[in-house]
Amino acid sequence: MGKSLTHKIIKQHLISGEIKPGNEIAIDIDHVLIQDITGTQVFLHFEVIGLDRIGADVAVCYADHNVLQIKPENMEDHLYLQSAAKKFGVWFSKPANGIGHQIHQEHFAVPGTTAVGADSHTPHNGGIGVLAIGAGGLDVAVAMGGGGYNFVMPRIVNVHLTGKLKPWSTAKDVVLEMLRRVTVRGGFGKIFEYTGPGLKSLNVQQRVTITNMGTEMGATSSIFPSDEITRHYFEITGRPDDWREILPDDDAEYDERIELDLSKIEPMVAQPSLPDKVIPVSEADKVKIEQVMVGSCTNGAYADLKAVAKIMKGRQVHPDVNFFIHPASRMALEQLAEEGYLEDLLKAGVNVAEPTCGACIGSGHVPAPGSRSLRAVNRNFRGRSGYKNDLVYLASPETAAATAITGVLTDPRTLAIDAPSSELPPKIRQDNPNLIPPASEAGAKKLKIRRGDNIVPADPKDVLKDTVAGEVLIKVEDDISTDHIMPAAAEILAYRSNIPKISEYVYHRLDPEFSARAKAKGGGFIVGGENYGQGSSREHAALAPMYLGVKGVIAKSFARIHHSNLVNFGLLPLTFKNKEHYDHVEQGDEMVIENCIESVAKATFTVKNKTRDFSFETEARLTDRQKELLKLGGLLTYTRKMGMRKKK
Ligand code: MIC
Ligand code: SF4
Repeated sequence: MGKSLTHKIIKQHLISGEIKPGNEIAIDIDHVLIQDITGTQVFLHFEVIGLDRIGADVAVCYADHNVLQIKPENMEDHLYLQSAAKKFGVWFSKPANGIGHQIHQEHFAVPGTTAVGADSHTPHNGGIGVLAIGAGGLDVAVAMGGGGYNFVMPRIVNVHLTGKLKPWSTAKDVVLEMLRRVTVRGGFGKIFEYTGPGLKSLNVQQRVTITNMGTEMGATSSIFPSDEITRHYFEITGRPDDWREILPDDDAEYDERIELDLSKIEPMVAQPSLPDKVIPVSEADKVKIEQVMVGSCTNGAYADLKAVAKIMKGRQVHPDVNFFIHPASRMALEQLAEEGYLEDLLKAGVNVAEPTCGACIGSGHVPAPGSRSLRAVNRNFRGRSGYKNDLVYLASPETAAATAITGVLTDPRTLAIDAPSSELPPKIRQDNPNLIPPASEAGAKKLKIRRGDNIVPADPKDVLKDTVAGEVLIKVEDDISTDHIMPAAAEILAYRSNIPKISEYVYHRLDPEFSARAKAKGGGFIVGGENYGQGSSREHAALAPMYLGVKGVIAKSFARIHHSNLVNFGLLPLTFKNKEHYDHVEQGDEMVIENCIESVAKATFTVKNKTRDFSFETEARLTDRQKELLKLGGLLTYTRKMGMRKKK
């Protein structure tokens, strides 16, 4: 039987384990991506492990989230990152350059390699044939040191593409259709591998939009083959020698298959407040929209912005709409300026803001209460925009532009103009003044890291105790995202490197008293529903609760990255054996787990609810490695104790 593309890349990089769904495997990591709001912790972990130089082939730190430097702590973090990067052998992308996933695609990514990134949208580069996986900062620090990456081998789902997109239907609509079918939970434990005759009609930028948002399905990754279309992309980037062909075998075996006819895709919209609440735009109510945004790592590329510029040329943004753009890379902005498209946007009344994540995580452009915002981004979890009861819709840049013109949610097919097609830039300059190379190994020895007062790490957790007890500090529902647990937003993002300070904001929007209560009670438990911790990779959603004394989370199910983060910081990730028992636990209940050490080995834990005099069984989905590190209090202590394998 032939092999999938994913299987081939994993086999070439395999360190240990059998490539069988459900088994833990370890692979060598070629590229590591970090960014400014996860990167400070990555470097701090790297230092605590005792490392002083990267072991991966390439590592890049992207200052992309806190580009506006709204608070002094933001720039303080950037200075720490830039100095640490230089010393440890990591490239630094200055806070002017754009969003990491897109810049990596333009300057570094190589088909057939592996990449791990401290950001959940790392699979973006899967669109050019990289096996790219998002992870928590501690896992990334190990990978950056050359220790590889451990994960549970996913099932490989073949998404078989046929047909060709019709005018006004876009890659964003393809991935929204996938979300409609698969839902935000359906990609758990899976990698989506795209194949079929439909591939040839999708350029690289369309492909990365699709792989980028595989994350919203909870997938481990998504990948496209590297073919002639990819070769063309490497030619325009001026890196033709980095291209290599990497394809699945013709008779490749897959665990599941999805058929997707591109010609049947129509403009889609995800309604507030989950990325899978998707319906065709033509069926949605024509509600008034007062804010429109195009940007983010998903839709801020040259191809997206040029399509918007073509729609806006000679037209005006509706008087009641505030339309702004965050380009994904400075290169896109430069190119659009050279070609006159920037002028078209500005003349139409579009606010072209900085190349940054910005509003995608509530850093600026926070919608007003009662207003509706339509965004060509990837997530619309409630509150993520910076206002807790926000109403955010997700759609393509084309639907966004049409809506900005009319002021109501609009199917772009109703505009009396020709549909723009997705066009790549004619060239991508490699001489980028905002990409700073690391110092040589010899030169690095004399360099000092610039550490501001905002850099305040947390001590690792103690070894696991045999009896773990505490109150239920909060009980939450299904699909709680890490944005709910540890909100982003400008005022909180300033404290990503200051764990005592950021821990004051855990569950800040859902329950502003949470942190004070957790501290006063000396910690306790969190009870969650299905898909607990979906969304971002931010390990702060585990690290800050750990700092507050949280001992574990009991949920119906967990999202992949958050589950690893909980284990990595020594918190028990328990799932109800009988999901109905969720109804028998309330906030304030006193819980005790005895014989924890033995329970870790068996991966089943009996939890006693003392308040209701009722015991119930829970399980923990733990690999043998995770069992060991959980007992030691987490991955940091484990790595220091066991030492680290070095990449060959
Ligand atoms: C996001 O899109 O939520 C982020 C901000 O990029 C996060 C990273 C973080 O919170 O540090 C992600 O996706 O992992
Ligand atoms: Fe940045 Fe938004 Fe992409 Fe996250 S999803 S990396 S916040 S642009």
